[in-house]
Amino acid sequence: MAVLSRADTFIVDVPTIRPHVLAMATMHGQSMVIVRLVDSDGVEGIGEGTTIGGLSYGEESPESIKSAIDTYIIPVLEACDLSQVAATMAKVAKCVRANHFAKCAVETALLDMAGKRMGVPVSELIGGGRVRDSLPIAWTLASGDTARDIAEGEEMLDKRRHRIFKLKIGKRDLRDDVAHVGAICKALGDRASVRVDVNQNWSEAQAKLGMAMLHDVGCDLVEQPVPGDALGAMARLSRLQHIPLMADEALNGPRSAFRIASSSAASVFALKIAQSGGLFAAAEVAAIGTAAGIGLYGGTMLEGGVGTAASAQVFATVPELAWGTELFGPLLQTEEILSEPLGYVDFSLAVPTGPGLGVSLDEDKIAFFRRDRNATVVAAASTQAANAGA
Ligand code: MUC
Ligand code: MG
Repeated sequence: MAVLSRADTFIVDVPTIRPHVLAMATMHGQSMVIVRLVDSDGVEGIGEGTTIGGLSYGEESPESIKSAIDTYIIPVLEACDLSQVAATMAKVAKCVRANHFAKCAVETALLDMAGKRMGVPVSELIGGGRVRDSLPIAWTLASGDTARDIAEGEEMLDKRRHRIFKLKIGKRDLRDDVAHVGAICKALGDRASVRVDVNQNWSEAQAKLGMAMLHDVGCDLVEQPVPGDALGAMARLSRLQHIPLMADEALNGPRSAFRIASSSAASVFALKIAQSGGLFAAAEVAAIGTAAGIGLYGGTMLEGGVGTAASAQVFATVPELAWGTELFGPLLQTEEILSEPLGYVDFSLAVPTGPGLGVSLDEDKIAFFRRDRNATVVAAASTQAANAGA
């Protein structure tokens, strides 16, 4: 029996290489919650829970992810055999009903430990196991400026890093957004696939017009044009429009996947491990999509290296990933927090092959970027001051 001997949860704040302009927030940095678990045999596992723009994307923030883990999940782990990942997560689910991102971070750490114990990558512990070693990787052009986005797209094509581009729209006037997308489609031509993500910011009427216009300018896919709970509108748009509609915020795990599939509300699923509620749940979402004839795309919450490796381990098990993936999160950050960076080459990410997630943290960078680093220093300084005054 492997019991919990140490747990550490901390937030790491890393700047982005440029402002990342989304409909609901502009990111200048990314905040990642890292959880590190060590069992009684000394086996260590790491996991990550990361969202976008504080509370502007969804129901969990970096601070709430950390507090859910520390206050409610770790005490459950203390009474579990950590080598039994599914049984442990079932106990966690009984005490923590929602909080998908927090649960995903912990499940990731447990699977990392399980893979290390067995000497296999996490992909071998998910579904039917690994079916591919590399994943096509999209890049998001979201500088907020058309000319800069075109130059960035050209640079990515030249470097053979990305040839799928996602544009973040929905913040500006619809016609300005379509002109922006049209200019990028025209500049990149058939060298790239251009898609958009509206992050729920259109009404059904706007989406009806916007999707038709986007189809005409050469855009290949529209992600979450209307609110995620508007399944009726998503179904009507999917039926009426030629351009495929991808569900993102609408997908919160297997039950939502089943609802979307049975109401024909999307023709593509953005698979996300955290939004699904964990790696096992994401694999179930993929299975439901595949059974329903829905195309699959490996999505991201712009995680750093740990969450990206965990997502890659799951996406490597999906038999058909028709729309590729967007696991570029670490490339948007000024620093990689892993001791060995993930391998991006030839428009793809190499799925790590080592035991567990196949990645480890760079301890110096973690020490530098940990949010509580200053608190420790201040505490030490105030203790010294108090001692000096005494
Ligand atoms: C989202 O909504 O899909 C993924 C890429 C990106 O730039 O933002 C995300 C989140
Ligand atoms: Mg999205």
